[in-house]
Amino acid sequence: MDRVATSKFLSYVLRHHPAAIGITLDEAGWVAVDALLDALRAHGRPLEREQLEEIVRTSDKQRFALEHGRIRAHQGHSVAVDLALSPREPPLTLFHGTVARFLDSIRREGLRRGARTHVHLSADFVTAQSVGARRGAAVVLVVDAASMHREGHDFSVTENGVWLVEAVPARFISFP
Ligand code: HQG
Repeated sequence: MDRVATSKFLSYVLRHHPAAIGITLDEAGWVAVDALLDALRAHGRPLEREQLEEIVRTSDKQRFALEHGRIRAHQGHSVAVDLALSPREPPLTLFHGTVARFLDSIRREGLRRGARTHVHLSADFVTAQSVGARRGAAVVLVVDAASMHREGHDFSVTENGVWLVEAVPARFISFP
């Protein structure tokens, strides 16, 4: 498996389906690197420790944290984890990249977390554009994070710079 495919598989296991290789994550999403490497080997996907470290180091979005012999995904989980991030005051505006076919629904319901634990927002337009472009021609929505925060919505930011919030009601969204 090449590095990107391995990284995707690690994202899958550490965010969505640890049971796929028979591991469990602790409440904050961590698993011991030794346990992960053993489980990968036992499931026919052997990975050397150095390869794992290289994937973590070179991940374009810095998707993983590796410390004290443990690893976790920084964000993107659908399994229930408490990342234990502190609430933070967001920038005045945040951005969300999506595609045109979702807009009617987003106008009605706002942004929903769907399968994940949070809605993901970007601090800059260009990052949001690339998130949207995973699904087609990107449409970037502008979120009035300052007003949301003033009205009591909790924001947090992952170590790799992704802003998380439980939901974004439609009234805080500017549509292009
Ligand atoms: C859309 C990647 C209809 C939402 C990225 C998105 C990110 C709605 C899709 C991370 C909706 C969910 C997450 C509503 C939201 N009606 N559609 N009410 N509310 N949507 O993948 O933000 O490469 O769960 O616009 O960089 O696209 O994996 O979320 O299109 O940080 O590390 O429903 O994944 O990171 O899709 O992406 P996702 P996302 P990685």
